[in-house]
Amino acid sequence: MSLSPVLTKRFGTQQPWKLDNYERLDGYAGLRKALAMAPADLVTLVKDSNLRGRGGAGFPTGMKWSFIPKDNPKPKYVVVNADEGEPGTCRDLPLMMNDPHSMIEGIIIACFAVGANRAFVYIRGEAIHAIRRVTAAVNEARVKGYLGTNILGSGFDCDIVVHGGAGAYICGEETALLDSLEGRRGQPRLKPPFPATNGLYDSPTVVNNVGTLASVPYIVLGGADWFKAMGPAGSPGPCIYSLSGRVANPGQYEAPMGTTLRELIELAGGMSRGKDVKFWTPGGSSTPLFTEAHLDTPLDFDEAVKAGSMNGTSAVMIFDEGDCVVRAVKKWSEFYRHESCGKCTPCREGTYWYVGIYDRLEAGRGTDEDLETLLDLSDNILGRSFCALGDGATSPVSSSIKFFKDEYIAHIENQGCPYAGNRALAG
Ligand code: L3W
Ligand code: SF4
Repeated sequence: MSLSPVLTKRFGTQQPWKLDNYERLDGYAGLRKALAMAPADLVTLVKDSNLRGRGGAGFPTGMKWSFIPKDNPKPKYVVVNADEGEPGTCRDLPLMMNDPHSMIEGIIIACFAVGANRAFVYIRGEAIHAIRRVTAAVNEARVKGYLGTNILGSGFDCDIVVHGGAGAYICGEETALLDSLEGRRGQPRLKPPFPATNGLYDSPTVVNNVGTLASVPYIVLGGADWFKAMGPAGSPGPCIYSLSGRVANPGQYEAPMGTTLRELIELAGGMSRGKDVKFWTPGGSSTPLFTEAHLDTPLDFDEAVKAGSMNGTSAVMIFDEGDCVVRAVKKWSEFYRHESCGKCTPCREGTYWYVGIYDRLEAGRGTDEDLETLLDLSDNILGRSFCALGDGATSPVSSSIKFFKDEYIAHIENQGCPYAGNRALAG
């Protein structure tokens, strides 16, 4: 589990977001090295490193870059998904606030590797502080010649546009994000075609998460083998886990991929109330819940799936024996109902029905049928929704019924929440 910090190594140092301070700690050394390489070799290097996208799906980054067609005469783009909105996820914002230049350096390297001359950073609209911080960092980089024309005398031109979203969770879905960036209402597009061939303005586009791109300069400097030595070979590298809930010190913890919850709780100073873990999300509310039985499951893109969930955004929300799972899932369902874009019926109607049933269960008006209806709804949303939001909404519902059916029954039989007076932390 031990790791000298990589992604967070500048956190807590003197104004790490300033270009001068970034440069003092190897800043832009990766870019200098990358500009002396052939773009195809950079793609191969990232492929060899086994870096996988930190946005939730864990798609291999080098492979995604290699999908950008070379013979397409249209301009190519790199788009950064900084629309961090998954419940529990707080990783990209701290990274952009503390160390915006690591992401910017990664963007320029990615642009060079795939032949793009323009990148867009799409930042969640509410995060005005991050929009300001990244805009200031981009301006600093431009003044110093890391952006603009003929970067560092290489002949390569590249610039970055920082764009604030309008606070819709669906715009974290990559194609809805592209629609929003083009000035339309953010709603998912049909895939395929994928953005790699038909993305922004119907041009070849790489869409990567903040943490993915921030990892790139370190891979260029340290090499693929160095990167692969951290964590499991198939899903390696440093990861920022966001810990929230019943731990003594919630916050961001950097550790190698494959770290377990038991180890993360130790890093966070133990459980806050001295009670045992009851349920937790390994990667945000869209990932099926884990329980105390999964304390030693390695949190990476392969092992978490084998154990029945997903690493997702590494947003670990931890609940203890004093927390009501029905209440927590009710709150998440309210989130999905509110954020559903309404394009497809299973998600739009299903999340609405979910909330109605959870309201009844909590108010003590639940019936035996409600449990069956929840499962039936989940069957009709999962795999039948247009995008991952609908599927994600079913994860906490189905997994909580799987592990805590008795607690649902207690809500029905007791005509209300057995934990009433002790509101779950999601409330
Ligand atoms: C070209 C192919 N490209 C796949 C690309 C695709 C995308 C990436 C992954 O959802 C998940 C979701 C959330 N040719 C390709 C190809 N690609 N096949 O690879 O694709 P996909 O569809 O598996 O994932 P996605 O749509 O990016 C992400 C889950 O993460 N999640 C978190 C979401 C929230 C945030 C946030 O708030 N920032 O990320 C948590 O679990 O449910 O399953 O780029 O184009 N043949
Ligand atoms: Fe919109 Fe939900 Fe359908 Fe996705 S699954 S397209 S968010 S209605």
